[in-house]
Amino acid sequence: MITGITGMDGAYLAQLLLTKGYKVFGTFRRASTPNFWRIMSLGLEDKIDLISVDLGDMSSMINAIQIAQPDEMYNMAASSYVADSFECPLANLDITGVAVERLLEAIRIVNKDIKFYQSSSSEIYGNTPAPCDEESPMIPISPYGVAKLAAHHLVNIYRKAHGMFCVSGILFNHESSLRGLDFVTRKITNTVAKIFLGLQSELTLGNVYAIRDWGYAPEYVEAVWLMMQQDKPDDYVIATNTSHTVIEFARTALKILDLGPKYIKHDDRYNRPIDIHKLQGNYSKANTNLGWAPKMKFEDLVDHMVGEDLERWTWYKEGKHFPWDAYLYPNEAKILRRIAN
Ligand code: G4F
Repeated sequence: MITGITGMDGAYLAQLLLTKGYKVFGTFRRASTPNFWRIMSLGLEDKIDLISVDLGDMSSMINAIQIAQPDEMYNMAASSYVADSFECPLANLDITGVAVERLLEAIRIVNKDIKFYQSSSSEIYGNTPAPCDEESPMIPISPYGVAKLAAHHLVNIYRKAHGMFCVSGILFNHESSLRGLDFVTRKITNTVAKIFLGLQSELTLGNVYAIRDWGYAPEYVEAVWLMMQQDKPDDYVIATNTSHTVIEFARTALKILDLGPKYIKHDDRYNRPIDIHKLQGNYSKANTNLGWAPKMKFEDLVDHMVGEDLERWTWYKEGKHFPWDAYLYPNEAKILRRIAN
């Protein structure tokens, strides 16, 4: 069972589990506008069972657990946009943090043997000097980071107090063409593709000197699955051990399409009240215990994401619809009919 199956990690994890022969149940938040484009772009719509769950509502979680009767539960659901957590801190604390307590309690009450994975985040480190590993001080500087750290500690408590198999994957930034357009990498590659095709004139960014450790999302969900297959539950940092500035990402993306840096503009509106200056991880423990290591290099990641966005916008310019966009609502309705209840 995957909570947040409509998000980037949820969709990639579902794809991975299906290739391993799992039966996959995914929970999603019902909205007036369906959000199944990632599932559809991976061709998963007929292969998974969907259950409507509201992370604020513990009864809906218990209901989902009783329907799915999972052996493993992966919590990929959160309000994951850090900047938004400054605008709506209480909602973020509830959905990103307190909801994890609800999930853990729901498991404890229904079936303590269900293994639980929590998507922790490098945001929990705040401005602790890089590189960070599992033992580094965790001093978050955003409401989102505080919520993720609360969830991180709760997982530890349930492991120790109730003997449950719960793990936290401390994932550093991980990207792909399924990333939401609000996150900086996808915003950059999407805009650069549009600039190349004459559909947009500039790339407007906030703090371009922020440094992040960017990996490739499909590789990160493999690490997540490995954590759940160990004999003993434990927490793991998943990262690339390298880092780059936002402006480096933007310049690399522009250069791939032979465009210069003149298109990069600054807008204060994209600045955050406080921002982590540098995030870089150390994945040694995951490498030793799980045999995991990242494969995709920074330049290849940027190249891949630019290529995917360029392909989609080229189709659009040629008058073709995207294969998985809002024009496909009839298919999304088909998915909705498959929802378990
Ligand atoms: O892409 P971002 O929004 O990702 P951020 O804040 O690092 O968070 C992501 O990674 C976390 C793991 O560390 C996850 F837990 C979290 O859920 C999410 O997936 O911003 C990256 C950096 C920031 O420093 C931001 O200030 O890019 C800077 N930035 C500069 N201009 C911008 C922009 N960020 C966004 N989203 N949009 C801009 O225009």
